[in-house]
Amino acid sequence: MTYRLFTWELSYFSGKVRAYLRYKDRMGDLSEGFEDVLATPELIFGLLTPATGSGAVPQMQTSDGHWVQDSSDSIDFVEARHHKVPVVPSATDAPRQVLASYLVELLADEWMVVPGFWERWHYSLPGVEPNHVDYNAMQWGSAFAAGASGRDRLAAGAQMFEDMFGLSEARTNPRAVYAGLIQLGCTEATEQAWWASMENILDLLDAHFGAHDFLLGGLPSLGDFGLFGPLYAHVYRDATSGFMLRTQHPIVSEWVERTNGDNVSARTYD
Ligand SMILES: N[C@@H](CCC(=O)N[C@@H](CS)C(=O)NCC(=O)O)C(=O)O
Repeated sequence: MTYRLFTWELSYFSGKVRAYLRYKDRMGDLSEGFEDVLATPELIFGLLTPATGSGAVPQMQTSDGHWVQDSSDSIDFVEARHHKVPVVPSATDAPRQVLASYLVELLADEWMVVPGFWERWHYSLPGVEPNHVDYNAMQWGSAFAAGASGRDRLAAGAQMFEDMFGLSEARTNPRAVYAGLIQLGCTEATEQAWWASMENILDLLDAHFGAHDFLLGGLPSLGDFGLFGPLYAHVYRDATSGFMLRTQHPIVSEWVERTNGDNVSARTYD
């Protein structure tokens, strides 16, 4: 069975499933590998939405024509078929590790999403310093105007921010992502408390990953891939928070690269 994963590099939940599939593949658990495909607008509207009724990413297509949308369901689907390196420990042998792994995934999926989204969009607002709006526009343009020149991808991202998210009037008339943050309880009154919660989690992870390669020891588990959602595309890759993560939390930053399997010196040493 082969898998095709439709993703954006900028996407929270894409990073979670991509890092998981890369790990399973690296460990020889996917007999025929997987293909990571940029979900361009043409693919979203021409293939994904007709197939599943959803334009959200990530979406996974199997070689026998099955589709899965939702990062947790995608991991469950692959875990049920590939058993060499399970990422959820055995419930009979290690029930507390199973619970810990699911709880950390829940924390990452449902709580850290708020400060994760806040840093991306706050540091894109006009007048906020430091500011990564051009970096952010580039990453969006690279997904939504893929194939255009660099300047045109950047311009396309900036245009999307204005047309879809109303960036220039986000403080007075919040729309789209800015309205979403308020609906999630992240306002000018609470945003620092949300970020303090993220910092608290990063401090705890610094202490933990200072002594262990992954959450449960020497091998990654579901909780690691859950945490990869907020900590890769948002906190590690976004320019403002990425500088903070690398300079203030280098141990967590190294875990990001270890979990992504793309840094030879951040590898696992048992
Ligand atoms: N519960 C879903 C959430 C997926 C999700 O929110 N994806 C975002 C990108 S990270 C997205 O596609 N947003 C655009 C949309 O929903 O159309 C999962 O775990 O896969």
